[in-house]
Amino acid sequence: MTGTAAAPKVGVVMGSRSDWETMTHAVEVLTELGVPHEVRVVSAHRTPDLLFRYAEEAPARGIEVIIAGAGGAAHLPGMLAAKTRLPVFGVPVQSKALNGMDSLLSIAQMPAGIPVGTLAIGRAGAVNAGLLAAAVLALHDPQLAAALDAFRAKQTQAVLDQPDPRA
Ligand code: RP5
Repeated sequence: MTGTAAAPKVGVVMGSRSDWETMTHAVEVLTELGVPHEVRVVSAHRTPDLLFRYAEEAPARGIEVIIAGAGGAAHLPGMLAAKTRLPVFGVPVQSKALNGMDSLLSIAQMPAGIPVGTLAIGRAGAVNAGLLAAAVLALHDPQLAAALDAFRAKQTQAVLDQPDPRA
């Protein structure tokens, strides 16, 4: 599934369809900011060959940033990062057994040499992964930089407009 008609610049991948409930929040942000993206299920454990192929082929297809969400023994972001020099942002999905602490530690505790930018567990991490991917692309895209500035201004104004939490 391609997010927009333009060639995707961000690859949003997840270990299972069950991760979509979380990862949809990254895709919502990318869509709102007009960032061309694609969405794929790629499992480190169930489809390891696909994982390698995805990581190896992504740069030639124009992907500039990968967002990878996974839960439990969450190897997907680290393995993708091991197979490509593209920046990889990892989103720890909130697992049922350990509430996402397993996902968080699996993604954050990369040994030195292969970085994964690790976000917060769950929805906040997915939203921020979308924003971070957009920020990277905005370094050489003034239109996207303006869209990001507008996003921030809007959220600032929303707080200022409702100072009373009971309202
Ligand atoms: C991980 O295992 C996935 O990222 C998912 O969060 C978790 C559970 O997967 P399912 O059993 O729901 O497919 O690989």
